[in-house]
Amino acid sequence: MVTILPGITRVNVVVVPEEEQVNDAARRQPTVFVIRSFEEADRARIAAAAPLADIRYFDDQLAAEADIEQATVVAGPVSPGAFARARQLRWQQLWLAGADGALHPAMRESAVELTSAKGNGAIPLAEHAMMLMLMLNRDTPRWLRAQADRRWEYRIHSELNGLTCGIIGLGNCGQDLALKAHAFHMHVLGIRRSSQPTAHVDEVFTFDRLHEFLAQSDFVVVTAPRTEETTGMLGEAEFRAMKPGAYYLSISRGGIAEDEALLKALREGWIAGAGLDAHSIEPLPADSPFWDAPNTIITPHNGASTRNSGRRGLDIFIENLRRFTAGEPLHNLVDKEHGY
Ligand code: OXD
Repeated sequence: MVTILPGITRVNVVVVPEEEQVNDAARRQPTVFVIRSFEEADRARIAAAAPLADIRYFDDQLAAEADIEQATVVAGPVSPGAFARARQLRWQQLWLAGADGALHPAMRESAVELTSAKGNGAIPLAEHAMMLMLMLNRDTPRWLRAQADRRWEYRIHSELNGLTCGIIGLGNCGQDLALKAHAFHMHVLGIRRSSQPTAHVDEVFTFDRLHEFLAQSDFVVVTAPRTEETTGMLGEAEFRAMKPGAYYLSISRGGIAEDEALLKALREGWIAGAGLDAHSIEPLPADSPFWDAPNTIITPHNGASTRNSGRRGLDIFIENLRRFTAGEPLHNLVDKEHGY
C-alpha cells in the first residue's frame, strides 16, 4: 500500500494468473514423496525444511509409483512409465550423483526440474580410486593369494610417487582425486570439456587432445558422468594410445569405455590391468568376462557407499526442499542437454 496524500492511499493490486497461483500453492505446500527410509531425527529435519508440505515416505520405488499422480516432488527414482503418470510433478531430486539413469526422453522434454546428489560421494570415490591405484601398483591380490596359502612372498614392488594420474572429468570427484594424487607425489593430468586451470592438476587437456593425454598417463581414471559425449569415448584406438604399462580405472560410470575394447586391451596386454567399480551392466552378471580378466580388480559400484555420502545426499535434498518451497533456485540442477 502506498500513501499518496495524507488520508488517500493507492492500493497496488497484482493480478496473479490462476495457473501461477496453483503452481505457487504447489510450491509452498507440496506433496513430497521420499523414497528412502529415514530415522525420526532425519524426518524431523526434512519436515522443518518445508513445514507446510505433505511428506510421505516409501521404502521402495514401486510403492511410491502406485500413487505417483499425487506427487509434486519426488526424492528418489521414478521409472519412465510412472513419470508419464506424474502430472503434478514439478521437481525430482536424485539420491545419486549421476543423472544418466533419470534422463529418459520424457524427462528431457518436460519442465520438471531434475537435481542430483552431485558431490555427495566425491570424497569416498576419490579414496576408492587411490585404493585401487595402490592395490594395482603393488599387485595386492598377489599378497592376498599368498596369505591364503600361508606363504611369505617377499618381493620388490613400486611407488605411486612420480607416476602420472590422468583424470577424465574434473568435477567434484576428479578434483578431490587430483588433490589426493598430488599428496602421493604423483604428476596429475586432467581432461574436461573446457581447459580452465584446476587446483592440483598440473595440466588440463580438452577432449581434442585425448590421445596425447592417454599416452602420458600411468593411470587413466574415469570420474566423468555418462553422457552422450562420454559414452563409448574409449575404444580400441584409445586403449592402444595408452602406455603399455598403464592401468584403467572406472569410478563413475561404465560404458565410457567400450567393454569389448577394454577386454581386448586387458587380454592382449595393451594395458597392465584395471580397477573397475562402475560397470556398463550392473549388477555385473555372474558370467561376465570381467570377473576374471587379467590383473583386474572388481568392486560392485560400492566406492561411494559410505554413511557420510548418505548424509551429504540428505543435506542436499533438505536444502533444496527449503529452496523449492521458498521459490529459490535449486542446487545441483541437472543440465538436461549436457546430461549432468
Ligand atoms: C552414482 C552415485 O551416481 O553413487 O553412481 O551417487
